[in-house]
Amino acid sequence: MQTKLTNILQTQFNKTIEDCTNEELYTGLLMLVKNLSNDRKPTSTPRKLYYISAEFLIGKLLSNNLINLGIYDEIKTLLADNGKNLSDIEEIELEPSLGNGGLGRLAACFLDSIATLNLSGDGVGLNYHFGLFKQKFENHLQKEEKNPWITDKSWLNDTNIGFDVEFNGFTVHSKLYDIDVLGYQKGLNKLHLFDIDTIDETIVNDGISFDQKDIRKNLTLFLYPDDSTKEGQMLRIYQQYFMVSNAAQLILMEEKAKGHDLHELYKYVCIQINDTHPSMVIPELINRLVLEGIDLHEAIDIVSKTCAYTNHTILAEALEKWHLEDLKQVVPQLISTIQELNAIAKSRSDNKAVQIIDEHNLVHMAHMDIHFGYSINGVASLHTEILKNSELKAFYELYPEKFNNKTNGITFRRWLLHCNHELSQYITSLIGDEYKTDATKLKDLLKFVDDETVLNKLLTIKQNRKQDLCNYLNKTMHLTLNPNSIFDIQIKRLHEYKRQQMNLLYIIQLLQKIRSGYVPSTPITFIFGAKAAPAYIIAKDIIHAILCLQDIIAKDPVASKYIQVVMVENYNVTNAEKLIPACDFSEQISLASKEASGTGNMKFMLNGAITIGTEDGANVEIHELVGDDNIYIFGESSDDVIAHYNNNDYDAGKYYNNDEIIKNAVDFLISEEMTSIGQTENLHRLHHELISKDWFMSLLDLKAYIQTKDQAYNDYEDRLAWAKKSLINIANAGYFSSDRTIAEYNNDIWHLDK
Ligand code: C3B
Repeated sequence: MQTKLTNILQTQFNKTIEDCTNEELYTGLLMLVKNLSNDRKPTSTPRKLYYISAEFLIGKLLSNNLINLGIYDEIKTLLADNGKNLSDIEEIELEPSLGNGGLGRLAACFLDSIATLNLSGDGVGLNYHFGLFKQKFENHLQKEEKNPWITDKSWLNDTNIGFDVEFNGFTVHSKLYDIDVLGYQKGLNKLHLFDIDTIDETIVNDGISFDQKDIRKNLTLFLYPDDSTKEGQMLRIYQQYFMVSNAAQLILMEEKAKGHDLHELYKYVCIQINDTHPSMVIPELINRLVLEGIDLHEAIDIVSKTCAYTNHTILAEALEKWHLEDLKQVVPQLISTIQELNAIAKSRSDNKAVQIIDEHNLVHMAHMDIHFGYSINGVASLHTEILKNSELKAFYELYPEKFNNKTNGITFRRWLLHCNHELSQYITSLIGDEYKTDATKLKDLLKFVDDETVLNKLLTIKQNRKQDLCNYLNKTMHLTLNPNSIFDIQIKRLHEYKRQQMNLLYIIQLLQKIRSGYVPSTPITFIFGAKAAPAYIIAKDIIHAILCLQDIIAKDPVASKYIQVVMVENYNVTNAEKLIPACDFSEQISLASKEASGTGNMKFMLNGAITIGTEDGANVEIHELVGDDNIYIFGESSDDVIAHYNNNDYDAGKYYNNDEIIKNAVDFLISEEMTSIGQTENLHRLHHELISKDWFMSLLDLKAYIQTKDQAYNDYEDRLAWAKKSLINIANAGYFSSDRTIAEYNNDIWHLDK
C-alpha cells in the first residue's frame, strides 16, 4: 500500500506523505480506494436486487472503505509514521447529505451487508445537492440552512449514463452518478444516484426556500422539500417519479444487455420498495414492459412477481396517499395503469380497507404495493404483528402468505469496528475476530461475565470514549462536558411519538428536586441530538424548550454542579459515531406501538450502553435477548396504547391535574424563568399541546419513566454490576447485525443466489 499511495501523491502533488497537507492526503486516499475498488471483483449472482430508496444515509466513506478493504490499520500506521493522523484527514471529507433518519441509515447498512454477503444488489436513489438541511441554533430556535456536500473530491463517479424522463408536457434528461459500495473483505456493488444537469443551486434564497415550481432547476436540490404547500407536494411527486422512471429504465437497460428475456424479468430481478416513496415504480415498470411489446396483464403479472415492499411505519402521515388529480398533472401516463390496478384490486376484494383509489380519489401507495408486490415485511417482530393484526389486517386476511418479518440490523463495520476501534480490538483479544464476519460469536464474551479484569477494562474503554466525545464537542461546538458524569443520550429525529418532551419533563422535575435540596450521587449529562422537519411546529417548540432549559441549568450555580443539558447541533452520522460509543444510558422511549423498530437502540447496545425504553419496536427483542436485569423497561404496553386510541379514552388533563410532580414539571415550561429567555408563544403552545391533546401520551408514562430512571441511576453506582450489564448487552448484540437481516431477506424474499 505504501508504494501505491506514495506513487499517487507523487504524481498528483509531487510530494511525499510527510510533505502533504491533510487535504492532499485525503485526495490521495480517495484515489487509492477508487483504484482498489476497480481491482475488486464485482458481485455476481443469478438474480440481482435493486433497492430503491428516497434516502441513503451513508455517512463519510473514507474510513469505512479502508476497513472494508482490510487496509485501515496499515494506512493508519503508515500515516502515523509520517507524522500524520488519519482522524484529522477524515475530517476533510464532507458527510453526504443523502438521507434523513432511520430508514435512510438502514438502507446504507443494508448496502454494506449485501456486498459483504457477496450478493448482487445495487441501491437506486437521487443525488440531492443540499440534503434535508443543515441545522443551526439561533436564539434557542432551530434554523435551517442548505447542506452542500458535493465537491470534486466526493465519491461520486460520473457514468455517462442518462435517460429521458417524461413529465406532463416536458422531458428532462437524467445524469447518473455512481458510488462504489465495498463489502467487508469481498463484494462490490453500486449505489446509483440520479440527477439532472439543469439544476440551479443559486435559486435557493434565504435558508432553504426556493421556487418550488421550476422543476428543471429544483428537482434534486433537497430531500423531502417542504410539503405544507401544494407546490411542495407536487415537487415530491416529481422527485419520486424521476427516481422510479430512472430505476425502471436502468433495470431494463441492464437486463437487455445481459440478453435476458423480459417475459421472465422476475427470474433475474428483484425490486425492493423501501417505504412508499418508490411505489410508482410498479405502474412505471408495467408501462415500460408494455412498450416492449408485452401484453398489459402479463406485464402486471411480471411486475407483481418482481416487486417487494417494506413498511417502516404505522404513522398515518408517513403512509403516502396522492390525489389522483395531482398524479394526473405530473405523470398522466401512469393514470390508466393505476386505474387498471385499482380495478383488479376491487375484483379481488370489495373491502374498502384494501382499495387503491378511495372515495376521495386518493391513491394509497402502500395498498398498490401490497396488491402488486409478492412480499410485504415489517421491520421488527412487534411491528409486523401490529401490521398483521391491526393496521393492515384486511390485507393480511387477503394475502397471509405475503406477510413476513425482517427485524432491522446495523453494520458492525461502521458501528463497532470503525466508531469504537478500541472496544473492537479488545473483543478480538478476548474471543478472536470471527465475530467480525459471524456476529453471533459475540456470545463468547459471556464467558467473562464475572471476570473483574474484563469488566474493569470495559469501564475504562467507556471512559475513553466519553473523553473523546468531550474533546470532540469542545472542538466542534465549543461545549464543555464533564467526562465523569453519566452520559444519558437521546439521538434520533425529533417527533412527538419518540417523546423527547417526556425526557425534557424528567429533567425539569429533577431540576426542581435539586432546587429543593436533593443531591444526585453522580452528575448527569443529558444529551440530545435531533432535527425537526421544518414545517413541524410542535417538534420545533420541543427543541426550543430543550435549548432554553440547557441555558437555565447552565446558569444555575447549584443545579449545574449536578446536571447539564446539551443539545448537539446538526445531528448526523458523523457525530452519531462519536456519541454512541460514549453513552451510558440509551433513551428509547417512544410510545409503545409507534416506533416500528429503531436502529439507534441496536448501535447503543453494541457499544455497551444500557437501554431505558418502552416495549416498542426492536426494544422488545433487545429485552428478550438480555433479560429483565440488563435493560430498564417501563410504560404501557402496545396493546393498551392501541386500546386507548380505539376507545379514545386518553385524557392528558387528568394526568396533569392529578399529580403534583407532573403538573409542576409541565408548568415550568411557561414559568417566568423559561419565558424570560424563550419565546412565550412557542412555550405556551407546547404547554397547551401537552395538557390538552398530548396525542403521543407523554404524560401517560411520565411517572413510570421517572421511577425507572431513578432506579437505573441508582444501579449505575455499583460500577462492576453495571459493567456486567454492559457486557451482557454487547454479547447479545450479534442478532442485530445487518448481515443477519440481509441473509433473511435473501432467503425469504430475494433468492439472489438460488
Ligand atoms: C424509520 C422508523 O421510524 C424506525 O422505527 C425504523 O427503525 C427505521 O425507519 C428503519 O426501518 N422510518 C423513517 O426513518 N422514515 C420513515 N418515513 C418511516 C420510518
